[in-house]
Amino acid sequence: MAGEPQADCLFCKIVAGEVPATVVRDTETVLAFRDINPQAPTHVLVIPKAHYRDAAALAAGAPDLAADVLREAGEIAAQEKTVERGYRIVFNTGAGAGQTVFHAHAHVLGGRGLEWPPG
Ligand code: DGP
Repeated sequence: MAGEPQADCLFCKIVAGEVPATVVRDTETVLAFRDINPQAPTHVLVIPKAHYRDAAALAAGAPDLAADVLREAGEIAAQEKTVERGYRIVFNTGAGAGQTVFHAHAHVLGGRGLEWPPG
């Protein structure tokens, strides 16, 4: 059921403390931790603690929680001092767009020049 922890979900296991992660922010509703395979000097994943499979499901099922994720993404960019040069918030949505972990997450990328269009 949407919002409930999923036994086979890697990010639910990180929320539960069953898989270690380098946590950079931890609020009542949101957890942020460094990506294991960073694509930029700042590469942080921001996730709702509740399980939603992707950004669309999160926004439809829990819009306030989606707002929490976006707010924390901005806080991380400020904390990592990527704001002045700019940063990118990415929600890969669906396998065809590169989503590999089906627990909604925002990638916060910064600290280097970011090209457009993305690959
Ligand atoms: P996506 O491809 O958009 O679903 O992003 C999933 C990201 O999760 C990917 O950039 C790599 C990251 N990732 C996968 N496994 C782990 C892990 O065990 N720990 C951490 N910190 N990140 C992980």
